[in-house]
Amino acid sequence: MAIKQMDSANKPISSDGRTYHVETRPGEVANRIVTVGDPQRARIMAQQLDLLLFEHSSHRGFLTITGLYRGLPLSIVAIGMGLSMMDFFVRETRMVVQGPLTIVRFGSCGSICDAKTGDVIIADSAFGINRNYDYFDTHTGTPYRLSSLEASDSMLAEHLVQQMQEHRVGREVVRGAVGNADSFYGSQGRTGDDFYDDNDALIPAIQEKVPGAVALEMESHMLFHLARMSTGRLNARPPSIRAACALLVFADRSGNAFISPEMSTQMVVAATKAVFDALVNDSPTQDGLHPSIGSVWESKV
Ligand code: R1P
Ligand code: URA
Repeated sequence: MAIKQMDSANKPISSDGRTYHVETRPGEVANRIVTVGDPQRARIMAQQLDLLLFEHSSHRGFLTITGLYRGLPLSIVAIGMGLSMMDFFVRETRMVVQGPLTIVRFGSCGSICDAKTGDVIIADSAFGINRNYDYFDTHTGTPYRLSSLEASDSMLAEHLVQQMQEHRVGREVVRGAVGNADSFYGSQGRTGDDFYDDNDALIPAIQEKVPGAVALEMESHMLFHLARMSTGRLNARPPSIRAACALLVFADRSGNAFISPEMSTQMVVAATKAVFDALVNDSPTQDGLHPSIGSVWESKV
């Protein structure tokens, strides 16, 4: 799609109502959203929607698919990887959807507990793991900074646990705190000789500071943080966004094992209905949601 003229530097929305990066506009995105990293995962999941209504790939690599599931509008948004992509997605989606947003991140992770490849992790909370750039000049402080915990929505997380168990996804469903690193390599304690990362002691340091830490990935803390901040002025009103996160263990960090492509696809297929059902059971009504008039689901619900 050709890039259109934006009407503001502060809040760039194009003349046809689309946000600058995600490129959706009102009526294209539902109040219930599953966000994933990998666009291929989004397409596999979309096959289990009851009806496909809308699909758009943005010039910045965001893929939005909207359809109906159990008679209700539901969107799947693939955002790529990392904190900034989550920030773009949450903020630009908030700009175009009226009413409450319920967002489930369905991603992959590396386990730093007993969970093995093929297990499922549900994040009760998440914390940030950020490279401390100053340390690499001055050698003062620590090379990586860990933030405090940000909670997921407990009811939505509970629905995810129940649905993963009911749909028999994975061998185990493990709950705990998830470390949201600002990189896949250095800030997740992956070692090698090409760069100076000073991260040999990072995973033990995480386990000591956050005893409930179970997994590492790259977006959940930003999602939970923005959900809690979705109040306008701090605490001015209840958050308008509720969020939770389910992760498939792709990497077993203590056993140094990685999931097979076949198993990862099988697990995505198996988990899709669990994720959709958790979203729909959590927020079953249409009250106060984005108006259906003018939306891609108008006349379908
Ligand atoms: C790294 O391989 C990516 O996988 C994880 C990380 O958070 C990061 O985005 O999640 P997704 O599989 O959802 O992308
Ligand atoms: N995603 C991550 O961020 N880390 C892993 O180890 C596996 C998936």
